[in-house]
Amino acid sequence: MACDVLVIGAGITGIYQLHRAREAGFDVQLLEAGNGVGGTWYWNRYPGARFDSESYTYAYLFSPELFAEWEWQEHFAEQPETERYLNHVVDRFDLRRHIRFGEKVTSAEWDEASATWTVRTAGGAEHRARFVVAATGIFSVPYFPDVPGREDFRGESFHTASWPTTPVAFDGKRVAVIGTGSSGVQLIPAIAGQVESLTVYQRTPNWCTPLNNGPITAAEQAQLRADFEVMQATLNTSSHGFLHQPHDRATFDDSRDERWAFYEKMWNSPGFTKLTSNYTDLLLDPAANAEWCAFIAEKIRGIVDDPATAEQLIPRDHRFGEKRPPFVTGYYEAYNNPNVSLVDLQRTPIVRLTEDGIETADGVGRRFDIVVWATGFDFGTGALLRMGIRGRDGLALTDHWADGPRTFLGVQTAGFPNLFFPGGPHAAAGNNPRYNGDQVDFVTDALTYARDHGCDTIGATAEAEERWTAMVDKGAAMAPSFGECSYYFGTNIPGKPRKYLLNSGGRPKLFKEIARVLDTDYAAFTLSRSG
Ligand code: NA7
Repeated sequence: MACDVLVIGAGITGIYQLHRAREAGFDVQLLEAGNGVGGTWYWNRYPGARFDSESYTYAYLFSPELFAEWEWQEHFAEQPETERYLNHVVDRFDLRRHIRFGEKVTSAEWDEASATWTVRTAGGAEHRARFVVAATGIFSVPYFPDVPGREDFRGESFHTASWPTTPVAFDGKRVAVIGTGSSGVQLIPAIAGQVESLTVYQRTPNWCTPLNNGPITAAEQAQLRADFEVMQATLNTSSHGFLHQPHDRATFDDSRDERWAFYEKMWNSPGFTKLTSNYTDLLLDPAANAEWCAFIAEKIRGIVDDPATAEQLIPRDHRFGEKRPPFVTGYYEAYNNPNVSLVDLQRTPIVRLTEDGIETADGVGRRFDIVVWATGFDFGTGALLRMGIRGRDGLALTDHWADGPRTFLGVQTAGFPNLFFPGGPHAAAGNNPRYNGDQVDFVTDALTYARDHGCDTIGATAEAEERWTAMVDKGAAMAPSFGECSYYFGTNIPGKPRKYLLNSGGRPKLFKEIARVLDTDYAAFTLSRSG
């Protein structure tokens, strides 16, 4: 198959890219490894998987008609609703006939003479395209820790990020969940009531706070539609892509009673507000952060009946926001269920999996019917580095990025002309679809610019790549005093270069640099005509 633009991945970014590039008049095809659309929202279909950005702020905003006709059921939609929505979008904009499912890309090689990419898939198909847009996402390669005996376990094993499309029967089963990141803490309360026993293997507790989800009432639905343009404008100018407004006070401007009353308000407010609308110094002043953490610890002790379990659930090694904070529904409460127990892996690490269970360092072997790995992702670069990408002069992306990703705007890397990767590393640090949408809009403009100028090659210069990468590295982390202790830096994967994978400059930096590209007539790119 040959086309102008080959998009890889039918997640929220790839679907939008397919739509935008078609709208701009390109001949576009999309390859998707799965058998359905949704990307992250296709693969992560474990019970309890849901948004923790508000549904209507996470969804597409490019079409007022689409916004008006889709009524989200909940403020934070569960995975099935999101998957239905993305299928609706694909059909509504007549995109399905351009998507080939079950096509996992195994190599992509640039040919300078013809200015085209040759893309091969696991099934042996070969595709040629002038431009490739790898919309392969940052949460797309599940990570399994190298635990001895993992293959020996004879019961059922699942990873939250490659969950089967057929329902898993949890009823009456002895279940182990390994991992307490955002996925684990969503899954645990969702299955606690069904299983015979649930044993949670926790290496590091997280600062979990309530999601405060609820159905969207008829009056709220009407208000959302009436306010669409205002909401769109707010989201499009918000530095992190949320509707939440920042607070105007610092922690110690208030007395302790005032602080606790404010924290109570935060505790009861939706999702990410605890990060975006908290005291202005939450991420800047360790003492301010400690105050909010003390409040959360008090809440955990108040919710969890068993004092020893409560203490084990309180983080001691990182601040709020230093790792991605999960937002939960009934998580701490689940530990009051007599069939739910916690194993603290800092005290008793896993030694091995056996045929019928998990053995820990205290010599205890527990038997299970099901083991769930909620152990996260090879975040940011995982998918791009597994696609066999080779650019100019055969340069492998794995070599170019051996010390961590190098990008311009988080969409291109020097030496790999006509390859774009919106929704990849170095772009976002907030409500992802808003950043990814900005990037797709930019990619579409760049493709159009190249075409309109009779050019068939467009590639970011090494200087532009250096400038953006230096900005990302310099601004690394959300806060100066934070350590490099999270997947944001790749530290969850043994041997992965320790480099910041997000963009803490947020959308303002993205907008500023895009404006500069446009003002300078694409000076950050080299454009040329082949032949
Ligand atoms: P995360 O947030 O990376 O969480 C992975 C969890 O797995 C975390 O609790 C890890 O503990 C744990 N883990 C990893 N390796 C091990 C080993 N070897 N033994 C025990 N436990 C382990 O991934 P999620 O899927 O929960 O969430 C990813 C993002 O998806 C989320 O932030 C949202 O943005 C959407 P650790 O903390 O490393 O000690």
